[in-house]
Amino acid sequence: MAQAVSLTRFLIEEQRAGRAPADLRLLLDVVARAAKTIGVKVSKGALAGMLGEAGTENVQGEAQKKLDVIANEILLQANEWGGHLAAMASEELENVHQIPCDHPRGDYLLLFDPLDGSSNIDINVTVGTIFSVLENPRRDHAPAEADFLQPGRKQVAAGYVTYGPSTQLVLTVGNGVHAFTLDRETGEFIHTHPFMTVPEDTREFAINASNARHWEKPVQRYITELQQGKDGPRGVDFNMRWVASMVADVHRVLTRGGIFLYPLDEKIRLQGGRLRLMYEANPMAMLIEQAGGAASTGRERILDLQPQKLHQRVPVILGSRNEVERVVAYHREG
Ligand code: AFP
Repeated sequence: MAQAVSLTRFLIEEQRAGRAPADLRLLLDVVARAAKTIGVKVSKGALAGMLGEAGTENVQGEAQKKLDVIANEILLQANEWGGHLAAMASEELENVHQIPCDHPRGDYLLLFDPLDGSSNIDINVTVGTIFSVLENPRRDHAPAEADFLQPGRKQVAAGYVTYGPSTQLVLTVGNGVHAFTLDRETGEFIHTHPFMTVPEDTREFAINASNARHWEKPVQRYITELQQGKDGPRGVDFNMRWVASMVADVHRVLTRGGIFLYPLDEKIRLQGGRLRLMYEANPMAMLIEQAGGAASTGRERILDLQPQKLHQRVPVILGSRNEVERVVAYHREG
């Protein structure tokens, strides 16, 4: 039987191949280690009094779960001292988090949603951590919000960790998408899914159908056709899934194909969408494109968007390329 390849060995080999500089390798190793700690906290749930609301709100005005706050603290503390980061940004923090002055600053910017899908925690459904890595564009000062506002195509790495039946880290450093499954007995992430790819076609879609009456016409047309199945213009039946945890829904798309949509709708038009560009849409878009899929707002490639604000929201349509391209075509037709 082939020797199991650990995340550490994978990252060293990526570094040796010139695809992951030493500090990026260190950064990813630290994020993986922090994720293991978050996974332990998530798995204890009620046993450790960690369920329920924290009694605070985040910058989005959303009620924070206790585990949102705990996961955020774990990632901040794990990444402050290593010397690989210039600064961090989190869904749970209004402003850029600077590296404390008693620690050295490095060349990377780390952005994360520490616990995505947290409304699912209390019902024991898969949640996850999403992260994105950019290069710090200017080394002569402490990074400001403007230094983070880079298009998603500038990401040097992106990934997520799913805390589900198994804990899996899914990662790209620009050389395909690789998944690592946590061996809880040894504490190692083992390379179990090399070069994940998204099939170009699918019979499965994911959308919160309760918003149907608020969608724009192109999305209403597209979803109606899927629901008509073999009796409609598509001529085949489709299946629907909606976990309401982006990490879980995107992991399914990466694992067996599908199209995931959180499109613009009248309810959220003023805020630009539901999902956050910098630490949800961009990292997921990099992963999906690295796996051969597509990721669009319906009108623009997500990775080409020029961010205006750290916490801005965008419409997200991603997954099997032929389906995403069909939705984009419907937007062009109006
Ligand atoms: P929470 O982190 O508040 O649970 O939101 C999760 C999320 O940002 C994303 O993970 C889901 O895809 C989406 O929201 C679900 O939104 P709806 O609850 O409107 O379906």
